[in-house]
Amino acid sequence: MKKILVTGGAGFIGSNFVRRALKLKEDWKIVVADALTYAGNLENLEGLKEQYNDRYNFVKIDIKDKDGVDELFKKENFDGVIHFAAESHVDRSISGPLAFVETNVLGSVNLLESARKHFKNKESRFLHISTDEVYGALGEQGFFTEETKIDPSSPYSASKASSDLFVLAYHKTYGLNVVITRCCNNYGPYQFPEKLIPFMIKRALDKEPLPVYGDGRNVRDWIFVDDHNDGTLLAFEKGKSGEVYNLGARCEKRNIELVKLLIEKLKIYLKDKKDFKEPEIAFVKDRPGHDFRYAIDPSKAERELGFKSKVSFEEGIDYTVRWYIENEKWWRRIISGEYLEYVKKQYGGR
Ligand code: NAD
Ligand code: TDX
Repeated sequence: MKKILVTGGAGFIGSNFVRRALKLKEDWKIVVADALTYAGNLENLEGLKEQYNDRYNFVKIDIKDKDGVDELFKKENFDGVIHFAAESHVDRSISGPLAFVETNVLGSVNLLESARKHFKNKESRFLHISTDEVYGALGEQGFFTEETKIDPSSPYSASKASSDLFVLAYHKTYGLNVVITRCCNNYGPYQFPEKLIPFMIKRALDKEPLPVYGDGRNVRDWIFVDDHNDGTLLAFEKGKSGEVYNLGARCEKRNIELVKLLIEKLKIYLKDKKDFKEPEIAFVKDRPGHDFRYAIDPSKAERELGFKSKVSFEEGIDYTVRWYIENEKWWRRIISGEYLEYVKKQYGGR
C-alpha cells in the first residue's frame, strides 16, 4: 500500500479527487489534511470512511501550522503528497491579499520543508496543483505553454506563482521529487458558490440578477473537474521530476456566452417549477486587474503523460447544472453568515 497525503481534500477539486483516487487506486491509502476554512466542508467527503475504512482518513490541520505539519509527516511516513490546499478565490485575494500569502506561499513552504525532511526516498513525490492564472492574461490570440513567462495579475495568482517557484527551487536545491500541474478553470459538483458557475445558478434560483463583470467579453478556458483530476493522477504517476504540465480541455468561452448558456439550461430544467422566472443579467463594475483571456495548450501533457480530457462541455455543463438544482440543500447548508457578508461587500456597491 502507498500512503498519500492530499491537502485541501475537503474543497471542490480536492474532494472530487479523493473520491476518484480511492476508486481507481486500490493500493492507495489517503490521508486528507484540511483546515476546513469557509471553502472546505466535510460533507464533500461524506460516506468515504464507511466505504473505504482505513484506506481513508481525515486530519484537521492548517498548513500554516509548521510544527503540526511536521509532526504529521513524521508520524505518517508518506509515499507522496498531492497539494490542493489554497485560498482559491481571486476576488477575495483583492480585498485581503495577506491570507493568500500565508496559506499559498508559507503553507506550501511548510509542506515542502517537511517533505524534504521526512520523505522516505527519491521515489516519494510532491505534486503541486497550480493554475493557468500564473501566466497572466492573453489577448485574443495565442495559448499558454509551459514556456510562457510567469506574469501574474492578482494577489491570488502572484501567491500561486510564488509557491510554484518555491516548489521548483526545492527540486533544484535539495533534489526533491516534484511535479507542478497548471490547469484552467474547473467546473463540476461541490464547487463553492462564489465561483462563476455555481454562483450564477444560486443567484438564478434566488431570483437575483446575474452580475457579469465589465462587458462579459473576458474568456475563460473550462475543464470538467474529473478530467483535471485524471490529469493530476497521470502527472503524479508519470510526470518527470522538476517538470511543469499544463492541463486543459481546449474549451474557451466568453463569460457572457457561458452565463447565457446557463440561463438556457436553467429554463429547460426549471420549466415546471411554478415560480421560476428567467434571470436578468446585470453588467457590473469590472474586477480590478481582470485578466482578459486564458487558454491552455495541453499538448505536452497529451504527448508525455497520455492525458486527454473526456467530458465534452455540453455534457459536463448539463450534468453540473442539474447537480446544483438537485443538491440545493448541500449548497444552502454550506453558506454561512460569512458568505452572506462576503457577497454583500463584493457585490453591494456594484
Ligand atoms: P477550494 O477553495 O474549493 O478548496 C480549498 C481547500 O483548501 C478547502 O478545503 C480549504 O478548507 C483548504 N484550505 C485552505 N486554506 C488552508 C490551510 N491554510 N490549511 C489547510 N487547508 C486549507 O479550492 P479549489 O477550487 O478546489 O482549488 C484547489 C486547488 O486547485 C487550489 O490550489 C487552486 O489554486 C487550484 N486550481 C483551482 C482551479 C479552479 O478552477 N477552481 C483551477 C486551477 C487550479
Ligand atoms: O460574479 C462574477 N461575475 C463574473 O463576471 C464572478 C464570481 C466571476 N465573474 C467572471 C470573472 C472571471 O472572468 O467570471 C470569470 C470566472 O471567475 P471566477 O469563477 O472567480 O474564476 P477565475 O477568476 O477565472 O479563477 C478560477 O480559475 C482559476 C479559480 O477561482 C482559480 O482558483 C483558478 O486558479
